Amino acid sequence: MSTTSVARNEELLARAEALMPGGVSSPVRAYRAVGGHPPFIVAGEGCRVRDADGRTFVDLVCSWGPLIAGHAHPAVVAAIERQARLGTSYGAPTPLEVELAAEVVAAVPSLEMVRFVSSGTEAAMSALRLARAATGRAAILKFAGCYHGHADALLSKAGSGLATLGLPGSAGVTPETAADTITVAYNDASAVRDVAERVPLAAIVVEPFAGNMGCVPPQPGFLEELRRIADATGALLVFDEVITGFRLARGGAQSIVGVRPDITTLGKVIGGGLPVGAYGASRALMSQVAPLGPMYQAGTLSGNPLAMAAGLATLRLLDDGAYARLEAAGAWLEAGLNDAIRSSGARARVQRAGSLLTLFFTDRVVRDEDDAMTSDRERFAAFHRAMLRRGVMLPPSQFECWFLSLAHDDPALEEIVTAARASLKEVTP
Ligand code: HOZ
Repeated sequence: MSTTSVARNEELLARAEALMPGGVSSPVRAYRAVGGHPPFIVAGEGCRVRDADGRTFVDLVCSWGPLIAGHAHPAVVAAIERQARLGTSYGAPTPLEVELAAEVVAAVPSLEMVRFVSSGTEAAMSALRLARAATGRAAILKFAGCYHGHADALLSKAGSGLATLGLPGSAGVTPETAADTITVAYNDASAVRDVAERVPLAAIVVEPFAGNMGCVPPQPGFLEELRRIADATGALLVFDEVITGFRLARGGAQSIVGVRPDITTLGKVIGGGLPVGAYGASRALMSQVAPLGPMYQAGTLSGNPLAMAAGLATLRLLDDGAYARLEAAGAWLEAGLNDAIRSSGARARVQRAGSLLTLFFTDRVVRDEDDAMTSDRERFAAFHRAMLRRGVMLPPSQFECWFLSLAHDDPALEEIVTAARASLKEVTP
């Protein structure tokens, strides 16, 4: 991890706060929910990051998901370097995006065509536009606690940073826009049926495994029921696989649960740590997208060659063995944390899907946002600070997942559990 550090955390924070809202480029990073100050990161290698004060941490943020191979994986760095020497952006088609599109379409069961964009937000916004273009309907249904980026139509009860900051939605979204978005509880298929039978829905948008109110897997039959409701009412089913795509399995959550959405959004892992997003569907649906059809969507940096190169290099690391290692690491960590919870007497529980995991400070099974909200957030904040002091960097919110990577080796996992054992004891009265 070599770097030149220009300033220490405190000085950086003062400058950052004067220059950027909250001193950050994305709100949760400001540590408002956990107290203390965010470390300014100057380098990452494998599963560790180093801050401007020279402290190192085992990293469970992993850039909020893209870094499934860990920080600065040599194959990913080499791919980026190779491409950077050939140019960073052309605003023209490249062979790399054809290759990445082929990999994505081959892996994700419901996809026949894909369009690359630059973020998950852009992917979700475009997926909605496509659903509306294809159905001629305006209303959409989403689930409380599911986050699909910050497009106006998707900011109601959106989990993630909004839940972290206690915001029900965002100022600046017009009532007309908000009126087209209907929100029901996650895992509540009968509420979806009630709405879909009354309101002509363009789309039912869902995180197939929710990852933005902490890790909340779907209840058995929930996604299958959404498929049936969509088919019966003419709505399109949209799976937001920005977090789960290429993380839970190569084919994403849809390949695990065996439910085919009409439209899928992707991001994070497919860009290997560079800004990327994608949306895709059947050939017939994607034929609505310009220049084939009337739904317009475009982007200067869409299909950016650096992001395509990093994504391809990352996907090439993700064979069956890689997913087996991620699952084993997740299971080991879950068991270790459960043991630490038991021995500390903490009122807490772990929920996990593969390499995604959340330690909730509640004893209630978390099936939806209301359950997640029963978590003791002050206790989480104290736990977060205690873990940071012990060299483990968790996402600074109760409502985010911990992300494991292929670089989280046995010593790192043991460090996490040792730190959790001591931290849980410390924060449990
Ligand atoms: N709330 C975002 C993840 N669910 C945070 C992203 C970021 O700060 O980078």
